[in-house]
Amino acid sequence: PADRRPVRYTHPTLAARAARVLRDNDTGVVITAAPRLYPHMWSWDAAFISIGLARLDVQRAIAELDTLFAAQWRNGMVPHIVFTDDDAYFPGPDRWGTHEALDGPRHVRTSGICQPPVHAIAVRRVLDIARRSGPNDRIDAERFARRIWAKLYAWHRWLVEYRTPGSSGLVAIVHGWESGMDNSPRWDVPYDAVHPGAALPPYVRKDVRVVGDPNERPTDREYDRYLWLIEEMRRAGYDQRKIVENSSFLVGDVFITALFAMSCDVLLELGQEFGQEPAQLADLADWAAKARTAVAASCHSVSGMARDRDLRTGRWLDTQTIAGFSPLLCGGAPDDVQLRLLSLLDSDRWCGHPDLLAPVPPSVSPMRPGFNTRQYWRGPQWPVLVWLFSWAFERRGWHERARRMRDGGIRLTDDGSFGEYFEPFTGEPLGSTDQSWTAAVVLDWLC
Ligand code: 9YW
Repeated sequence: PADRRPVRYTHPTLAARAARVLRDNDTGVVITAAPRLYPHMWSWDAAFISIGLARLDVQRAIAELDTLFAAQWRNGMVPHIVFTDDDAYFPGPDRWGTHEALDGPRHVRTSGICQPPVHAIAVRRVLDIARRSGPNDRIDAERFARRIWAKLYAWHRWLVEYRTPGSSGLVAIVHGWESGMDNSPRWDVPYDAVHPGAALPPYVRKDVRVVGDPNERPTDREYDRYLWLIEEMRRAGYDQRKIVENSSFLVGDVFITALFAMSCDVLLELGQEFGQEPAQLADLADWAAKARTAVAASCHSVSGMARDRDLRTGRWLDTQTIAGFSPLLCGGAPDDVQLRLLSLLDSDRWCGHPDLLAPVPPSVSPMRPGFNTRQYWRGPQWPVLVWLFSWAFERRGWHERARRMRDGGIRLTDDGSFGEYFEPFTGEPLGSTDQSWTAAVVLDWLC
């Protein structure tokens, strides 16, 4: 039924409300990821937020990315959280203890892991929007793109140098939080091998107090593991080589690998335009090609779905999640595999499921055992992922598909709640409301 949700805003009103969310979440220094649940800057959130901001104020969009990259570690890592002074979120900077890390920045407090590399994509988008918006914005954005290029390159280089271990070619994560899809069933098997030690310092979660229903969040058991991995890294002094060698969790993330391929393409294009070093441009072309090859090589021989790989055991991880469609984003898979994935995406196992409020991919297939309509990355639909699909489809020249994704994303969010994630059948907003990146992608879609 079309009226599962009573409220549907018109596009101009929805855009105005989205703009207000970004303004309200602005502390004057950063736009927090969400008003109460996430009172800090998150790495990939900041990238999406800057895209939305560019629709309102190009200078403000640039400032947001500058703030994130001011917290870049000396080795090139862009940290997953840049902390504000608010202490309403756990784990905060003290628990991370990154001030002890050799490579960490001195003037700001950050976490000690990373998140998906979508920043070059954001810079490209901000630049494109600025060029259309007027000569002053264009000049500012071009200056900014030149200025940030070397930092983006260093960030990509870090992922290759430290996070592409072994021969799979997949970019590896050392914590589920690095994937951005924290408790996705993608990580269930590798997390089974994470055994929190007796030395895990006690802690009290704050997230479950903010969210009305704790069942929309990861479980305590999951949190013990999340915290234990931090403990391991802290003990290793955030030395990447030691962590990649010893941590209890090391997984080749196929979705990040696909995003990395696309980000390298984009960074290469920007570098060509702005006359960057040919050797660095050659690196980017090489990294993109290798990442694509790794994504294609991960595809299951029957389903075609791309797979993560547990790099501790060497086992492929077969789960029916949205990450399986990674080759549709970055390309590079054989034509027959791509066709299979496209028809799977359209089928009733995914976007064509008859009961979906909006025909966009849920985080997990509704047909998969264990699919949970309300729990975080175990079933709900996430607007930012819809944005990534529509952006990537557009780039691939699939304009009609890109438009359908975007329209579906608008349908998902037209209740004006700017939910963090959505119940796929009822469209109920879950987790936080007024989530900044949701507002940002809606703005990008509507402006
Ligand atoms: C947490 C901020 C972040 C996102 C992640 C998402 C969630 C934080 O929120 O993680 O404490 O659960 O999983 O992708 O960046 O929006």
